[in-house]
Amino acid sequence: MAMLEEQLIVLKKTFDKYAGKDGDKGSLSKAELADLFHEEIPEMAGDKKQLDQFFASLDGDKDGTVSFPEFVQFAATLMLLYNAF
Ligand SMILES: [Ca+2]
Ligand SMILES: [Ca+2]
Repeated sequence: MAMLEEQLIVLKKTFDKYAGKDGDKGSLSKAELADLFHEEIPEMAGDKKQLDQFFASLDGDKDGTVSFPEFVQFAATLMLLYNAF
């Protein structure tokens, strides 16, 4: 399987694991995003203020939730950053 495809599947699984906690599986609320960070990438989970800023930067259309496309965009940015090293 192509590497990008594998990464997308992992992303989707991670998204689904946390997005369904409040009954709305289509998007991540701020609380769900906080859970995701603390469990999956604790080294990136900052304090509440950092999380607020981070949530705002992920929520591209400012509807108060992070959809899968918004999440993928973030992950793609992260991957580009990692690859830059
Ligand atoms: Ca949700
Ligand atoms: Ca949004």
